[in-house]
Amino acid sequence: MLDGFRRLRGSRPASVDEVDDHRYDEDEGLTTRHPSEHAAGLPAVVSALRHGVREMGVRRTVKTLRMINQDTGFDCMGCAWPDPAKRHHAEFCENGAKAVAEEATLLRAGPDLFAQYSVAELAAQSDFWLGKRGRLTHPLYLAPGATHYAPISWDGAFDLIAGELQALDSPDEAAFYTSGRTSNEAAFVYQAFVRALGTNNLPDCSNMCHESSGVALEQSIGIGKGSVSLEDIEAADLLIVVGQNPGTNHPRMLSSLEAAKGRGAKVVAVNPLREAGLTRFDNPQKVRGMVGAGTKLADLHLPIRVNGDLALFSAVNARLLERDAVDHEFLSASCDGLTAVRAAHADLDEAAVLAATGLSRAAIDELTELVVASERTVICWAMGLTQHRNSVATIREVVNLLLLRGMIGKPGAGLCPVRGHSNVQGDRSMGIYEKPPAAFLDRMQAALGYDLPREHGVDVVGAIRAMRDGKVKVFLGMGGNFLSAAPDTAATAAALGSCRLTVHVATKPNRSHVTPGRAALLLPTLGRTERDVQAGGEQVVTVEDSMSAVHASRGALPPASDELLSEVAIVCRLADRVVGDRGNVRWLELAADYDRIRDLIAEAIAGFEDFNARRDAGFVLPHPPRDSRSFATPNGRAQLTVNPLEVLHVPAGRLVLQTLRSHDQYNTTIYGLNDRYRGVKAGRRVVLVNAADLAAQGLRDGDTVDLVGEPDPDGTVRRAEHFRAIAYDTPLGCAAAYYPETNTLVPLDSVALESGTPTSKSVIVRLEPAS
Ligand SMILES: Nc1nc2c(c(=O)[nH]1)N[C@H]1C(S)=C(S)[C@@H](COP(=O)(O)OP(=O)(O)OC[C@H]3O[C@@H](n4cnc5c(=O)[nH]c(N)nc54)[C@H](O)[C@@H]3O)O[C@H]1N2
Ligand SMILES: Nc1nc2c(c(=O)[nH]1)N[C@H]1C(S)=C(S)[C@@H](COP(=O)(O)OP(=O)(O)OC[C@H]3O[C@@H](n4cnc5c(=O)[nH]c(N)nc54)[C@H](O)[C@@H]3O)O[C@H]1N2
Ligand SMILES: [Mo]
Repeated sequence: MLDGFRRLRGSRPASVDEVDDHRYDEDEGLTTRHPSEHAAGLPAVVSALRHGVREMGVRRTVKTLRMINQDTGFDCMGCAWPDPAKRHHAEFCENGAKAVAEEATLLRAGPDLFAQYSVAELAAQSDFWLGKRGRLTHPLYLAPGATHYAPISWDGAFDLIAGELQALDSPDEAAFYTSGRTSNEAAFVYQAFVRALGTNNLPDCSNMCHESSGVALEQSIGIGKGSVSLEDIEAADLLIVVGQNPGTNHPRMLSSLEAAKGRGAKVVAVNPLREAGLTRFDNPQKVRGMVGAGTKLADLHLPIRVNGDLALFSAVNARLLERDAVDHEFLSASCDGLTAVRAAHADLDEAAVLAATGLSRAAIDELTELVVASERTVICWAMGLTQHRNSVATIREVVNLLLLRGMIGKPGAGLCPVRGHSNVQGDRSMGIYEKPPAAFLDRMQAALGYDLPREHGVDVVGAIRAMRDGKVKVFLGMGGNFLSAAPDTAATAAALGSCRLTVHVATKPNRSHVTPGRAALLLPTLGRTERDVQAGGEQVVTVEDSMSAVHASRGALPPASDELLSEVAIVCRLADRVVGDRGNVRWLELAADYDRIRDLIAEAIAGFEDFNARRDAGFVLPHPPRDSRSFATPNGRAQLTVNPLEVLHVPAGRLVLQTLRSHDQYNTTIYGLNDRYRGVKAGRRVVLVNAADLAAQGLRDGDTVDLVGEPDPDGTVRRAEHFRAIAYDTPLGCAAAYYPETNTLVPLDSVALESGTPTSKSVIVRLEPAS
C-alpha cells in the first residue's frame, strides 16, 4: 500500500489554507450517483493517502502509517477489530489511516484561534470546520460570563475543578463521562479517582453503543463480551453479518471475511441497505484486489426492514425447533429454558414476522437452510442491532440461535459483537461502568485500600436527565463529544448549559467544547500516536480489542505541543489535588510510571494477573463460554430466553429513520463530505428514502425536505431541517440519514429496554417539503 505514496510525491505538507480549500458548507455542491458494489481497492488507498498528506505532509504520513498496529507501534484508534498474529507492512485500512491523520495532523487549534473567535462564533461553525482547526495545544478556561476561552495554567485548571467538586453537597452531583479511546491505564486511574470521590457516576460511550449486547450476553451466557477469536472468524463455514457496515466502519474485518470465503465459507448480510463492503471486497493488500474484480463477499443479502431482526431470528429459531435441527447434547448438558422457548416459538405469528421483516418466506427459509447446513456458525453484529427499543431481546434471540445449534465454545463458531471505539471494551474491563457488580467492587476495594461507593450511578441518558434536573452540576468528559453523540441535541445542550462547570479532556475542538456550562475548561491531551514521557521515563499503555486480546501501544511522534499532559497525568494530578493519597494509591507515583498502575490492575481485576510481565507479548482475557463451555450465570447454565415478538408501530405517512455513519466520518468527527460507497458526494444533509415512499408523499428525488419527529406528550416537536431526499435502495418505510446531524430527532426518553441505549436506529419521522 505504501507504494501508493509515489503517486502523491510533490504534494505539499498541510497548511491551514490548504485545508480551508475544503467547503464546510453542505448542500450547494452535493451530487449523487449509483451506490458502489465494491469496497476498498485502489480508490481506498488513494483516499487514505490524500487525507494523510493533506493533514501531515508526505514524510510524516509515511512514518506514521508504518507504525500502525505493528508490534512496536501504536494501536490504531480507528476501530476495535483485532490484529492478526502475522502482520502486514501496512496493517491498517483507509479509515484507520484517516483516523490517524486526524490525530497526527500538523494543524493547531492554539490560544490564538480562541482569541479570534468567541464561543458563540465557534458554535456557529460546522462540526467539520471545528475538527479541521487541528490539535488543541494549551489548557483553556471560559470564565463565567466570558465570551472567549483564554489560556490557564494546569495548576489553575486543577484548582478550579477541585474547588467546584469540593463545593458539591454530594459527589453524586458530578458526572464523569468516558469515550472509548482512553487507555486501560488512564481508565483505571480515572475510575479509582471518581470512586475515591464517592460516586459511580461513570457514563460512557458504551451506553450509546454496545450496551444492549453486554446486557443480553450477560443474561444469556454470563459474560458481556463476544466469544470468538480472529481464527474463529476465518475458520467459520457460515458468517452472518447483521446490522453492521464493515466496509466503512471495520474495513480490516473484510480481510477476515475474505479469508473465510477462501476456505469455502458462506457469508450472509442482514441489512436494510446493500452496503458495498458486504457485496464485493477489493483487498488493497493483494494485487487481485487492486486491479482485478476482487472477492464477492455476501452469498445472500436479506434486505430486512429496520428493526425486523427480532422477528427474523425468532422465525429461524422456530424453524430449527420445528425441524428438530438442534444440538440436543449441548442443550441438555449446558442450557436452560428449552421447554419455554419451544412453546413460545410454536406459537410464532408468521404473518407478523413477514410484516416486520419485509422479507419473503422463501428468504427466511434460505437463511434457515444455510444455518442447518453449517457446522461452524459465527454471527457478527453492530449498531443495526443495538440501538432499538427491543435490542436486548433481539440479541438474546441471536444467542438463542447459536445455543440451539451448539455454536459456542467450539472452533469456528460463536458470538461476535463488533465493538466500535478501539478501547471501549478495555475501559469497561477497567471499571468504567455506572453499575459495577458487587464482586468487582469488592476486589477493586481490596486492591485500592479504600472504600468504594456501592450505589449505582447514572448512564448517558441518566446524566442528561440529572443535569437537566439540577442534580448533576459538574460534568467532566474524558474524550469524546458528549453533546453531538448523545440523543436529543437540544435537550443535551440545555443540560450541559445548566452545569456550574463543564470540563473536557480532548485532542481536538468539537461541539461539546462550545456548548459550555456556566464556566468551562478545555484540557488538551496526548493522543495515542505520541510519545508519552513521564518522570519514570517513556511510557507504554495497553488496550483490549473486540475479542478480549490485551496488548501494548507505544506512541512515537513528538507531542502536538509542549503543554500537553497525558490522560493519566491529568487524572492523577487532579486526584492528588481533590482526594489526595488514599489506601494503597499514591497518585503522583502512578503518573510517573504506568507499570505501577498495571501492578494495581493486576491485583484489582480478574484476568490481569502478572500484567507487567505479559504486557509486551499481549494476552487474551479469560472467557468461560469460549474457553470451556462454562457459564457464569446464577445457575451455571446458558439461558435460552423467550422474547415476545414486539413490532415497531409506524403510523401512516411516517418512516422509520436509522441514523448511521458515512464513509468519511469517525462518529462525530467529520473527515470529509463524501460517502463514496453510497454515491453521495460533497454533502451530508441527505436522507435516503425508497422511491415508492417518496412518490407516495408527492416528493421527487432531489427535493429538499425537513425531517419532523412525532410530538412529545407536552407538544414538543423535534425537527432537522433542509435535507436532500435521495431515492435509494432501502426497504419500504425505512429511511437513513447521517449521525450526528440527525441526533436532534432522537427523543431523550426513547431508549432500549433494559440497556437504556438511545434508539438511534428507529426514529419515527415524516418528511415535510422544506419551506
Ligand atoms: N470509519 C469509521 N469507523 C468506525 C466508526 C466511524 O464512525 N467511522 N465508528 C466506530 C464505532 S464507535 C462503532 S460503534 C462502529 C459502528 O459500526 P456500524 O454498526 O457498522 O455503524 P453504523 O454506520 O451505525 O451502521 C449500522 C449498520 O446497520 C444497518 N442497520 C440499521 N438499522 C438496522 C436494523 O434494524 N437491522 C439490521 N439488520 N441492520 C440495520 C445499517 O444499514 C448500517 O449498515 O464503528 C466503529 N468504527
Ligand atoms: N444518532 C446516533 N447517535 C450515536 C450513534 C449512532 O449510530 N447514531 N452512535 C453512538 C456510538 S456507537 C458511540 S460510540 C458514540 C460516540 O461518542 P463519543 O465517543 O463521545 O464521540 P466521538 O465522536 O468518538 O469523540 C470524538 C472526540 O474525541 C476526542 N478525542 C479523540 N481522541 C482522543 C484521545 O485520545 N483522548 C481524548 N481525551 N480525547 C480524544 C476529540 O476531541 C474528538 O472531537 O456516539 C453514539 N451516538
Ligand atoms: Mo460505538
